[in-house]
Amino acid sequence: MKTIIVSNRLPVKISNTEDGMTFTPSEGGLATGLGSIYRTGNNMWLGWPGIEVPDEQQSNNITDKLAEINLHPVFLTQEEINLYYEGFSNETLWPIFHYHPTYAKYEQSYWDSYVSVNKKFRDAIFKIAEPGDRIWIHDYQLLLLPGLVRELQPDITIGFFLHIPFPSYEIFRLIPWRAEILENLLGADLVGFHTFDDLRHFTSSVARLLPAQTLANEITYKDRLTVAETFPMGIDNNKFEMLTKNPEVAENIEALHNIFADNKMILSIDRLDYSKGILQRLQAFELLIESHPELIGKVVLYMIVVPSRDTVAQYKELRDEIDKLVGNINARYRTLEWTPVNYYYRAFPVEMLSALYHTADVCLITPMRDGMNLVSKEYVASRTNNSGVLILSEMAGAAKELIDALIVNPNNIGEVYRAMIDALNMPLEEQQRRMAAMRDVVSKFNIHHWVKIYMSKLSEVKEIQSSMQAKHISTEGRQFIEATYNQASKRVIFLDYDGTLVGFKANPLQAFPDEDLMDILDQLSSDPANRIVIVSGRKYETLEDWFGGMNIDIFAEHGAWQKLRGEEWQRLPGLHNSWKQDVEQVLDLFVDRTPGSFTEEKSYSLAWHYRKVEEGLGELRANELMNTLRFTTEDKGLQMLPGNKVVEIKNIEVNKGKVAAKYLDLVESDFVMALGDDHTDEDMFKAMPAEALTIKIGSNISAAKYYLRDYREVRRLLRTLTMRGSLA
Ligand code: GDG
Repeated sequence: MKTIIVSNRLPVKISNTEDGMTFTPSEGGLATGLGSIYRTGNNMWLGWPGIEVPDEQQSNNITDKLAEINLHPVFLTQEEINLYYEGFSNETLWPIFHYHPTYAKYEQSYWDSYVSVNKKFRDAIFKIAEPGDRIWIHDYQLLLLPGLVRELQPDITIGFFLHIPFPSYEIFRLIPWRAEILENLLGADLVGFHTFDDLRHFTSSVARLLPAQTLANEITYKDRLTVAETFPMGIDNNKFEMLTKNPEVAENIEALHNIFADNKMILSIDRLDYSKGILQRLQAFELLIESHPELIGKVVLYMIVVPSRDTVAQYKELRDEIDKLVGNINARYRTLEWTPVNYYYRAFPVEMLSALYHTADVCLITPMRDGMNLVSKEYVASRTNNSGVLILSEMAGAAKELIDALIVNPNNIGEVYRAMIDALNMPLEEQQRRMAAMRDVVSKFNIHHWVKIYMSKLSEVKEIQSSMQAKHISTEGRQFIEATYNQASKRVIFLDYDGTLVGFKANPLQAFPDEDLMDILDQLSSDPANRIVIVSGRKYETLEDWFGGMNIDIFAEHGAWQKLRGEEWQRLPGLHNSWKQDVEQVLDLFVDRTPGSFTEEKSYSLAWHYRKVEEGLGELRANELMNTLRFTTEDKGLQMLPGNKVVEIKNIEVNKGKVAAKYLDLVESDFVMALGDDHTDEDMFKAMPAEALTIKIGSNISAAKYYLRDYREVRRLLRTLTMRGSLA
């Protein structure tokens, strides 16, 4: 078994030198963290090496050389780089995921290329993957890859991690290919995000755009479970701590101290991007000098912008605007010996970066939106004497962990300016208290920890999936049920109605039994060895209309009413109704406030239905309703039952479990089977004797022994039993 890491770019730089091509491993955070994986055994990292498709000989040469360091190239043509990478990845997904929808382009040619390059990655995976391998896919350029791989290898283990933020449903839905994207992402077993906000945006988009079942962070789609989870990415903190002791870094530190001896340094480092808030940061710095002229000659902004995507129009414009603003500030305030903004549009070696982290009194990081932001963590890790102040945007994922930073809203120029004042004036003791707390976080949740917990969760998800699979009624399970059924002569079959025998309808009255169902029930109940018992939450009048003429037992309203075969309807003794008026008033209030919801009155219960209410709002109101009624129900001896798009309030004595158990005391049986889909059926499963066959419909999380996917599978099973039963 091996692990294959897949990302758009390989962690390597290939450059042409006089001696031919040279390969420099690029030790970014991800490469360091995953180093422990891809460099061991026959594990691999697969991705684009960053150059256009070379000729065959060159490509073989590159492939061989990369193989020596466990890397495996996927070559891209110039057209693919334009359409898949610069196009769909950076001009569609990037702006949408970073809340700049006006920058997004929805070009069919971009999408087509995105699909075909994702397929190219899939083909590359299958050239090296074997059954039992684990694939870990990274980031927004490869959102379709989990689904494409799953299609060809249904059992393979696939992890996915998104490094950028996931947008809210309102923004995500703008993408014309939104459903295809989610559907393919759900090919993964585990989808990881940096923050809980990303996770909840993702699950809410899935719930709204796909016919998937979501239960907290567990998503079931097309009978497969995908778990979504947060794993805030860390850095190699030891590396940054050690770097401060490196002689080259020490030289740089000394040089910086000499140059900026009389100044406090505010440091800013980003890649050129409109999501980074660079212009707003400059405005805040300008405001600082404008309103505090005494700081002239005393404070500098050291600003590194690393070149990126500057062939794209918006990036070129942004660069021009930064040039202009920096030029203006410097032109207005510079003196003979002092320049307020020390601006560099280029990358620096990590030894210089480390020296800057070590020297800067303040690190100013104010992105408009950022998945995590590793620079903030690198600054913290480099502050080995615990001094220094981090100003951090609340929009960066890192703000969720680095809560001892000065947290700001990057759009609020005044707030950023005030944070700079606070940072420059912060007493050393407070700096040290805050920095020490942040260093603890950065050191505990480092990159190795991140890889470890991700991988262990991935294995855990695989285990959960396989334990669930055991529960689905396979061919073998079906044969076992049939055999037990055939051997028995006193059979009891408890059947819930909605969601078990018929599908779910927006209007409950439309869910009446069709001919096929009536025929199945008729055949089952005509076998003298059988007692068929319908146990439903529905009103007895409705069940009487539908099944009154059949040779079956019926429990209505969860058992408040019962009709045994050949007898009349009877109500459960001792029930009272005096509570209804008070509760009804509350329910009416919720109906008035929630379009699409309605109240149903039964003899001994009241139900508030929200199956036609906007997704999400119904669940919110249901929680609110239960909180509102909590004390009333406790006082009056009532029970609140949250069901499938319904909250039911009823007498505590009424319970499917109690009635089923009582029934079994009265009726002799050598075969008991119970089927149900709802919360209320769980009571019934729990009340069954140990040897009973309990079957949950539509979900595998249940006290039942088995599950079936939907009412169609239920009917198929019952139909088979009618045939076997009559043969026996
Ligand atoms: C994605 C997400 C998320 C920067 N300038 C220089 C330089 N850097 C290094 C830093 C840091 C990295 O680049 C940038 O960190 P980011 O966190 O911004 O990461 P990205 O890869 O751009 O972005 C982001 C991240 O993925 C991880 O999941 O945090 O939100 O957008 O390590 O040190 N390195 C060198 N010279 C420079 O001038 N050598």
